[in-house]
Amino acid sequence: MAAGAALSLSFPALAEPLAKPLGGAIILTVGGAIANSNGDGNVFFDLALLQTLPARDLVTETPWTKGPHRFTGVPLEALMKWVGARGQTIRVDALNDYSVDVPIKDGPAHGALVVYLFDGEPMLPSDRGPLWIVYPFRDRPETRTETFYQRAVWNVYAMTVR
Ligand SMILES: Nc1nc2c(c(=O)[nH]1)N[C@H]1C(S)=C(S)[C@@H](COP(=O)(O)O)O[C@H]1N2
Ligand SMILES: [Mo]
Repeated sequence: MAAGAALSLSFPALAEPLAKPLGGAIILTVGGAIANSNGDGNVFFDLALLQTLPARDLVTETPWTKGPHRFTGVPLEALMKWVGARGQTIRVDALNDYSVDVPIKDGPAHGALVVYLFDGEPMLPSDRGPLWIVYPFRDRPETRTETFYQRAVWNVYAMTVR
């Protein structure tokens, strides 16, 4: 009973039912320790649903691209709030079997952005799409380290909150 009471303090009694994908291909599935869902305890996104969340732009160089480019996406912080993340860490899975743990605080603390447009255009898997975690490398020197480069996952298709 004590454990149940403690749980109900930190977890809402009812999960919030979220808007559903708008008919496009599912490009991101967020699961794990999340309070909200739009199906089966997960949150499924097509590009249109992702674009209903607050968007941010950043211009930066990266170690993998030539010159400055404009990256547009949803701040990791806003995405984690929307799904009701209940954890510290996200396991991020990429189409090429790459997988890495990204701390949720990389959103508020380091400006992590879940990018869906590169110079205004959706990214194909061959261009590191559909989603690429990008840090404001230009403006935040602390992100120009191997630690953050490892977390700059491209070809992202799934996130599991833990
Ligand atoms: N999808 C995907 N993202 C990835 C990787 C990868 O192999 N696949 N490598 C990571 C690592 S370990 C680093 S340091 C940077 C740069 O990878 P690179 O050495 O292949 O340029 O991208 C990161 N993002
Ligand atoms: Mo790396």
